[in-house]
Amino acid sequence: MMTPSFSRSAALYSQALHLIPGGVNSPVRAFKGVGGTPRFIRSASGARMIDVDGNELIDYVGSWGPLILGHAHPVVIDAIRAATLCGTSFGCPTELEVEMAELVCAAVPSIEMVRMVNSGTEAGMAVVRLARGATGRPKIIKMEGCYHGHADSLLARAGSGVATLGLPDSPGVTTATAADTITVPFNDLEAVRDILAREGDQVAAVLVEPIAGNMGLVPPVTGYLQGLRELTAAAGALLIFDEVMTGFRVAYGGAQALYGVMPDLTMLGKIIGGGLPAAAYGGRRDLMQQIAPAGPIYQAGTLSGNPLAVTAGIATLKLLRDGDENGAIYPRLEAASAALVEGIGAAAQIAGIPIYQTRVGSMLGLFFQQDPVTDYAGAKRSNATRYGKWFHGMLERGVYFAPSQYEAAFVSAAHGEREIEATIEAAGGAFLGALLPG
Ligand code: KE4
Repeated sequence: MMTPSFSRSAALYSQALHLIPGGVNSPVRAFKGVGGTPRFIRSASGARMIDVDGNELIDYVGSWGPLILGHAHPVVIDAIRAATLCGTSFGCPTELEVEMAELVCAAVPSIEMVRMVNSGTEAGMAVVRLARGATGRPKIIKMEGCYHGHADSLLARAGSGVATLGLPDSPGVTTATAADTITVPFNDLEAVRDILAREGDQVAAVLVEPIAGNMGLVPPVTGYLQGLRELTAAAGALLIFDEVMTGFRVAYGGAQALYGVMPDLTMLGKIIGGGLPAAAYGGRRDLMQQIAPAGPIYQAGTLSGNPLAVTAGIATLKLLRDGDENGAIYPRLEAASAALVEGIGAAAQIAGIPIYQTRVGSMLGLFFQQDPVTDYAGAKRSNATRYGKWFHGMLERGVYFAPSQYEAAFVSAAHGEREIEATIEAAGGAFLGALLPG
């Protein structure tokens, strides 16, 4: 196997390091968790990206989740192209935003009203402020290893890039701010029960990724989400699902539809922007009506509901809802993802390397350890060094997984048999390579 050249990426990275902190505009892109040189991407289509050195990569990051249809889907591109000719932003309400709101409220069971924002981080900031404003209580309970964006109050023992870079918290977050955020292990109902018993009257909300995707992929254990629903209701606290990653990913109605548990508020992002910057938060009407200008709790955004991003999102959601020329999309995602997990597991077994795999729909997890992973402490027992070797072995074979043990992988509707088989074949060699010393 010829080791692909990435000299152009290396040259660009060297230039970028002088101009951009860490050479990237978001930390997890910098390969700090796996070492080596980040690949600079020139273009992408379907399941594949092409880097600036001309290397073709089968992509399982999908821009960290948004590209469930694959890159540059023609229906989405055509919709954006047409919308661009009408202008790019007005700072006024548009019919598109009404259509997006109708789609989201019809799709997500617990959402009666919704507000568009520009990132998952903004959605996280807004739901925390709304929960505190609506309940008059200061405390937020979050789970260790879950990531809800980089807002000060939510960076406490977060996952994703914070976990990848080994930053237990972040400088710049004041003790006073962190004091109102309580962190407990994911999948530990007793820990939540204990806190609510002690200081439940101070807790505004429990905020959770219903399927944790920022410590690797860790599904909820049976009864966990329903237990959080019952505990928060009994304590007069709100239950908030961060479905930025799971929304429209694991089912058209998200994890709350999949597991049948209704939160009071929901964060959305990624897929609803169809690859452009868009996110949202929504939920019970009596809560959302407290958001300005309907109510006193302030939240705003110059580009919120941007017509191009909303157009890309609407085109994406309609294909997910109605299917495409090949029929329904979710069953195809399910079949491709199941085949991939089975093939990777078989390849690891042949190589004699212990791994623990997780999957919910087209979200996948791969931990380099043999024990089941149910929380962040378990995820951190993985052999991240070996993950890094496997990652590079896959990269050299033309397959791009997340450059961190603490992320999920995503299958898109563009991943067909050819891509799945090529990935499984690459995995065999990469597992053997991961066993080599040094
Ligand atoms: P953004 O602010 O990055 O749009 O969304 C923050 C966020 C909130 N909630 C969940 C469950 C998320 O997964 C995210 C962002 N996910 C990371 C990757 N796991 C984005 C990648 C990055 O930070 O560059």
